[in-house]
Amino acid sequence: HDVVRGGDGGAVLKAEPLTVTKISERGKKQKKNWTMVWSELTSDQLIFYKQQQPAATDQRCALDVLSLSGAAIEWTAEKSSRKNVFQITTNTGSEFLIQADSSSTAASWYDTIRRTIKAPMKD
Ligand code: I3S
Repeated sequence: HDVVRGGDGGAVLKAEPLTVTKISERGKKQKKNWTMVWSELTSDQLIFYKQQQPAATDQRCALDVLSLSGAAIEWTAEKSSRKNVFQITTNTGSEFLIQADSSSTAASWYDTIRRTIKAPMKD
């Protein structure tokens, strides 16, 4: 599990449960395993936790930390039978499918992540 630094640099822009599966790790195909995770978006990272954790905790153990620098995001209707699915491809070639039952929740995450990728906020 990845250790996430607390304090500054990690201001959370958005936090909510989402359903997620990694389908590729550094270009290598992974078996789909949809999981409900607590998701937090910062100015340059998307972080998945097993469950919601107090923000004050100094070092938090994440399931995955995606760097959004150089990442790509797109809606996909082909890679899952689920609705409201979008894909994030990181600059290291890992691919994640992200899904929410609510189309407005999915669209809100998609739009916010896309803006973050286009115009990363500097500290
Ligand atoms: O892309 P796939 O292989 O159709 O994805 C489905 C499988 O991962 C399936 O698991 P099993 O291969 O163990 O049956 C999951 O239960 C499904 O949810 C996956 O499809 P969806 O359409 O939900 O992404």
